Amino acid sequence: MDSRTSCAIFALLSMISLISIVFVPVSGTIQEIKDVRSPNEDGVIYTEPIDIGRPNRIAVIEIAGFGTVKIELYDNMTPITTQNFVDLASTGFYDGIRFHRCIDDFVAQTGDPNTKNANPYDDGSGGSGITIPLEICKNASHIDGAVGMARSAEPDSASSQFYICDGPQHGLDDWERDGNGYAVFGVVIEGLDIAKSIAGTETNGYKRPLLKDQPADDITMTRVYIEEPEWENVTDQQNSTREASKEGVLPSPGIVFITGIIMMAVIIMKRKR
Ligand SMILES: [Ca+2]
Ligand SMILES: [Ca+2]
Repeated sequence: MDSRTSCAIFALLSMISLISIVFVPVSGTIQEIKDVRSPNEDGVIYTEPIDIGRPNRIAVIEIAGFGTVKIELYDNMTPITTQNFVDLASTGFYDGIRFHRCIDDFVAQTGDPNTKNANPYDDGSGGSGITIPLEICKNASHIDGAVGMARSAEPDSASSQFYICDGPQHGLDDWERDGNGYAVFGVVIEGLDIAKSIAGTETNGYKRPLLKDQPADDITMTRVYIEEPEWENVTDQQNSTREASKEGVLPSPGIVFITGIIMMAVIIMKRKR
């Protein structure tokens, strides 16, 4: 490859990266308004982000002895799953429920009403009595702090149990599991350190093998409620986490630019040899 060809490739890559920078959504606005909601042959509902005309709602979770965790609910990406959560939280369903499955650097899981009774062995098998279809949005991936619906092997079995990711868990994404993924419907925007310390809490371990991922001490959600934010209160973090959730799927302009630089360097080194 001669130097003119190399320069032309570099110029082309630079132009592509510049164009993609220009088209990155502006903070606070939702650029993608295409609405694609149709079940595939397996019944999975795939969605695209839509402009809902208002900011996403926030779930506030008060946890005894730990503090408050705030979750942006992806109303704009997974409306069925989000509404299910809002309905449960609004009726006080989650109040008093404990975390029953804590795995450091993986997830902290909660939302099972069975954690309120005296039998620890049925924790993890309960729900609200209502199940929802598996709803996957390509822009909602398992980034650090992502919140997803727990379910059984049956894709449409999610009910009330949910988990918070401690570190990115892209192995749970639908496209990593051949259409058998888990539904992400929000992300922690405040108190991620609290969620992480819950995931990393001391558990029973193999002292009680059937309950090995259960916290040694109770971790209770004393109150879970929904906040309806105004546009002016939408935080930079909400905007940045929304953008971050896309990084698992879409190459950023920075990556295109760096790829261009690396390709250029390789071409120059080859010519010098
Ligand atoms: Ca951890
Ligand atoms: Ca129980």
